[in-house]
Amino acid sequence: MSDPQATYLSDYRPPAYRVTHADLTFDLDPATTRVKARLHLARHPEREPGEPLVLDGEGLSLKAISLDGEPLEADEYAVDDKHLTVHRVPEAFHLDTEVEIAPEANTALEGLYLSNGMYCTQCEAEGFRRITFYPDRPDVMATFSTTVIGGTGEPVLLSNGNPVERGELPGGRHFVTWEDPHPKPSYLFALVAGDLKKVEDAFTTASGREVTLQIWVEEENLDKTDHAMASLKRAMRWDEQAYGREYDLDLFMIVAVNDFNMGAMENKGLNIFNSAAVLTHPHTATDAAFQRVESIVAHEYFHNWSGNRVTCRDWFQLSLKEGFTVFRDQCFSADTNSPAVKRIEDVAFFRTAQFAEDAGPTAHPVRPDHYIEIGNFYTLTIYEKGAEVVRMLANLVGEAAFRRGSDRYFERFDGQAVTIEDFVDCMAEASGLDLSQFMHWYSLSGTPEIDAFGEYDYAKAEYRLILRQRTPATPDQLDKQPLHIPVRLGLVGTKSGRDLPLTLDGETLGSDAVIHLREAEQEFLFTDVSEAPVPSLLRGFSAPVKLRFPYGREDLAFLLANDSDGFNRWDAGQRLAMLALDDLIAAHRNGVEKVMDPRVTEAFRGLLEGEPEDRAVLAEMITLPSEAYIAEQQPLVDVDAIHAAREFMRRGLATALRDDFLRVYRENQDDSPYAPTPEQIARRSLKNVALAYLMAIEDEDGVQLAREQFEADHNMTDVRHALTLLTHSSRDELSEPALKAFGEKWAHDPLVMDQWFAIQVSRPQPDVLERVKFLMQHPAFSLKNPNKVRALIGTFAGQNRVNFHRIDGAGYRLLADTVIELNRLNPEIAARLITPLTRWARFDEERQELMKGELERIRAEELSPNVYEVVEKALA
Ligand code: B3K
Ligand code: ZN
Repeated sequence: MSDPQATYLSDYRPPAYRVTHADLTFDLDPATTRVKARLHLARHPEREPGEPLVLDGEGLSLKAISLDGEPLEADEYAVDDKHLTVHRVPEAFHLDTEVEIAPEANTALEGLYLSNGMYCTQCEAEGFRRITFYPDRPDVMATFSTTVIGGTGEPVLLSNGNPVERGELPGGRHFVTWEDPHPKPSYLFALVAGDLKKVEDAFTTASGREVTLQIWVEEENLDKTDHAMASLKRAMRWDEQAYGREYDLDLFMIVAVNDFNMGAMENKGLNIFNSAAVLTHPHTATDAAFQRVESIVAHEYFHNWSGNRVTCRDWFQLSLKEGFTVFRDQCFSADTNSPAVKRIEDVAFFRTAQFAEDAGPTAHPVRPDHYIEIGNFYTLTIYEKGAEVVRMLANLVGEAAFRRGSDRYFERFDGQAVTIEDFVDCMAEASGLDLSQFMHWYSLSGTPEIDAFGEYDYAKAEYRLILRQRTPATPDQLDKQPLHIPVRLGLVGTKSGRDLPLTLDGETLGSDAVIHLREAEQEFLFTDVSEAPVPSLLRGFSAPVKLRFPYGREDLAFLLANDSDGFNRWDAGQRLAMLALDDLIAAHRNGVEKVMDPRVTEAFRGLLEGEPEDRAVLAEMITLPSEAYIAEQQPLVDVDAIHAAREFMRRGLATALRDDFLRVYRENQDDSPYAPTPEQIARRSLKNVALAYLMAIEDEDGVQLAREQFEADHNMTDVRHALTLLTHSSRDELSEPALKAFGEKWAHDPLVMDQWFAIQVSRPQPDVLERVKFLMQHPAFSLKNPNKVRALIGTFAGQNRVNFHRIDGAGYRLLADTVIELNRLNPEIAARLITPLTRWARFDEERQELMKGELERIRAEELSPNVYEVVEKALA
C-alpha cells in the first residue's frame, strides 16, 4: 500500500464518458450483497472517440459484465484493484455489471456497511466505487433508479428521491424501487435498510408545494427527534427567505446511524446522520448538543442547493460547497440564536484550531493543488477558512450584491459541476468589483499576519493608521503575495467612549467602516478626529488573520468596557487576559512568584457588577482563553507553564470575585422546564461559568451547589457541567460516587456514555492515562465506533494537554498504538487522530523527539494512503 500517488488539479480533464442514467439493484446480505448496475453511457463531447472506458471500483468481486446486452469476453475488459477497463466501446451504450460486496466486513465505514445491524452508505468522497464500478467523480451527474431488496430484518428500505414501486418476493424477501429525477454525482447516492421507525411532519414551500419530512431512527430514539425536526423546518424557511431556495422533491428524509465517520451527509433527499448530530432530549443532550444538531441539520439541508443542485467539478473545489455551506449555516444559527455569541464561539474555535492547522505540516490552501487521499482534506481550512473567505466576499460586495450573485450562481449553474472561479465570477459580476486579487485567498496557505500601528496628531486632529501584512512561509509554499483584506474598524474616543465619525481621504464613512488593505504596507489617514481614539480593529473578525497592535492594558480595559462591537469587546478582554497570562507563564518558567494583574480582576469585576446585559456574551467575556489558544500564541509551547498560569489566574479571579460569582450563580438559577431557547441557554452558560470559578477554589458553597445541581437532575447541560466539575476536582469523594451513579444510569445510552468517557479522560489528575487504558476495556467502548474513539482517545489527546504531553511519552505512545490499530480498521478516523502528534515542532526538544519517535513507529507499519499522507507530511 505504500507510496500512493498524488492527484493534481492541473491534470483535470473532463471524463471520457458520461453516465446519463444509472439503474441499480441491491440484493442485501451481510456477507454477500449483490449489486447489479445498468449504466447508460455516452462519450463526453470534449473527448476524442475511441478511448477505452475506465470505471473506478475497489474491493468489488465482478460476477458478470455485458455491453448493450452482449456478455463481454475475457479479453475485452480488464479488472485490477482500482479499475475496470473496457477496451472498446461505442459512442453511446449501456453497460451491465454485477458485483458482490460484503457490508459486514466493512469497518472503514465508506461504501455500504452495517451499523448496529442496519445497512447504510457513505459515498463522499470516493465511497461509491466500493459499491459498484462507476466513473466515481463529481462531474459525472446522472439520474438514478434504485431497487433495494431486503428480508424480514429490513422492513424499511430507503434510497434517494421518491419511492415508485414496492412488492413482495419469494423467500420472505421484499423490495422498494426509488427514483431520483435530479441528476447527481455518485457521492450523493444513499441507501439505508433496517428495522427503523419514523417521525413524520410536513412543510409547505413558499410556492405551495407539500413536502413530507421524515426522521428515521431506532425505536428507542423516537422521543429524541423533535428538535431536529423543528430545526429542519426552520432551515427550510430560512433558505427560502435568505437565498430564495426552495426544496425540490416531495420527500426529505433524515436517518440516524450510530457508526459514522463524520457528523452527517447531505445525500440527495436522504441525509444520513451520525446519531450524535440528530438525537436530542433535555435529559440526554446538552445545550451545545442542541445547537450542534440545529446547525448540522441546517448545514446538510442547505447543501441541497450549495452542493447538490450545483456541485463541484472536482474535489479540489471542495470548499466551493463546504465553505459556502458553513457560511450559510453560520448565518442561519446567528439569526436563530445570539449573533454575537455565535461569532465569538466560531472565532474562538477558528483561531485555536484552524490557525494551528495553518501553522503545522499539513497546512494547505482553501483550494489545494494536489492530494494523495481526498479523505484527508475535510479540514478546518476547507470548511471554516473557506467560510471565512465567503464571509469576506459577502462583506466586500455588500448584502444586496451578494444575494444577486448567489441567485446568479444557482440559476446559471443549476445541474452542473463547477469551480470556485464560477462562484467568485458571479459575485464580481453582481457587484462590479474586481476580485482578482481576492482570488489569492483560495490558493495561499498559512495565516496572514497584520502588524498595525497608530498615531494621533492632536494639533491636526488626524489619526494615522499603518497596516503591514505578510503571510509566513508554510511547508507547501515559501513565498506569498499580499492579499486583499477587508479590515472593519472603528475609532473609539477616549473621552466620550463612543465611536468617532470616520473621514478617510475626504470621504465620510460613518462610524464603523471597512477599509481595504491590498498592499504589503498601506497607510490610512483619518481626518477630523476630534479626540484621541483607541482603534477597534478587525471588528467581527472581518478577515481570518492574526492582528497585532501595541495595545496597552489600559487601552484593552477601555475597549472591553466601551467598544460598540460586541465581538471586539470580547476580544479586548481576551487580549488583556493574554498579556497577564504571558507574565504568569514567564514567572512560572523562571521559578518566581506569580502575581495576579489587578487590571484583569478589576475588568472582570466591572463586567460582573455592571448593567446586566446580554448574559450569553457576558459568559463568553468572563471565560479565559483556552489552554489550546494560549499555546497557539506562544513561540514554544510549555504545556505545564500554560496550565499553571491559567489555573493561577482562574483561582485568583475566583478568590477575588467569589461573592460576585455566587450571586451570579444564584441569579441565573432557573427551575422552569428545559427549553433550548437563547434566553435559557444564556442563563445556564453564565451560571455554569460562575460555578466553574467557585469550583476552581473548591469553595464550600460552590461544592455544595455543584452537588445539588448534579443531584437535581434537571437537564443534561446542568448535570454534565456539575459532573465535570466534581470529576475534575481534587477530591475523589466528590468525583467517584457521581461518576458511578451517572455511568450506571446511562449505561444503555451510547451518546450519554460518550460524554461519560469524555469527562473522565479530560481530568487534570496525573493518573488519567491509566484511566484511559482502563476505559478502553469498558464494554461500552469500541474502536470500531468513531464516536467512542473521539470521546475517549480524541478528547484525551486533544483536550487533556498536560497529561497527553507527559514527559515520559506515555500519552504519545498510547495515541500511536491506537492509530496503528485503527489504520487497519478505519483509515479516515486513524488519519484524523494523528493530528496532535503532527504538531511536534511546537514543543521542547525532548517532547519533539518522543513525538517524532512515535510518528516513525507508525510509518514503519503497512499504511493506508490516509495515514501515509499525514505521517509523511509530519516527518518531512
Ligand atoms: N459532505 C459531508 C462530508 C463527507 C466527508 C466524507 N469523508 C458532510 C458535510 O460537510 O456536510
Ligand atoms: Zn458540508
